[in-house]
Amino acid sequence: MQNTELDPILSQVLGDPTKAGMKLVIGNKRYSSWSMRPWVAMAAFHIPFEEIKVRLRQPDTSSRIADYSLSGRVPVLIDGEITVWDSLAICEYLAEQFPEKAMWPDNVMQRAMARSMCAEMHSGFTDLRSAMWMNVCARFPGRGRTAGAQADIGRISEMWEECLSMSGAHGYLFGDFTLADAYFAPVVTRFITYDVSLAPVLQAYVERVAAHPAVARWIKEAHAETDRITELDNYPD
Ligand SMILES: N[C@@H](CCC(=O)N[C@@H](CS)C(=O)NCC(=O)O)C(=O)O
Repeated sequence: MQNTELDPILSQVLGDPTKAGMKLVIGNKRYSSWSMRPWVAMAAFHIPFEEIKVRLRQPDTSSRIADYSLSGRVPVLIDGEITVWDSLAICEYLAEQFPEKAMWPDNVMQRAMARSMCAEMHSGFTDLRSAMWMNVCARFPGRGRTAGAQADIGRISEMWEECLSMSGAHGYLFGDFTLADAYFAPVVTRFITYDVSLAPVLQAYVERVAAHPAVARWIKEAHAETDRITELDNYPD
């Protein structure tokens, strides 16, 4: 299994925030799925950044976020004078700033599909997101399977299957790791948390993403957090 230690460049990139040009404001690593997406993207593509963490659901959460963005939400990317808020806008901004990193697939048809999938994730799957919230450290096997969440799982599986049948089933959604994989990483962790049973090819993809050094590092750092949001740590009966 891959891990951060096997990616020395990642350790170097995240190891010295003073060298970073950009700042990424995020929420708790345990719970903040929207923060995870650009964080994983930046780490996976070795873009140096300083991480600023705002603990969610605290009395000062809103005022702390307001220091960076009036959106009232994380993630927020600060690049000098430029502020970019919202995970999808941040991913697009990064892809534009670092064209040499090929964060989107090279092929125009695949790029269109990757963008559409991220947009669908961004605007949809509300049943999955509410019934099966992200907690990368918890295990809630079998919970949250409302009809809507089940339908969302079906739709995501269908998209992943289509991608993996094109890309050869042994890599990521579009072959090499792209923003689409970063964008679905919080779904991967949900499928693990809630023990969603998947076709073997999809299960193998889940394991590959979870073992990616950037994702593994996020999960490891989530486990090291001491802050807890009780209602997200327990699934009600
Ligand atoms: N559409 C936004 C959603 C961001 C969002 O909802 N973030 C949550 C944390 S995951 C947040 O900042 N909540 C504010 C709060 O809990 O006060 C995005 O894609 O970035």
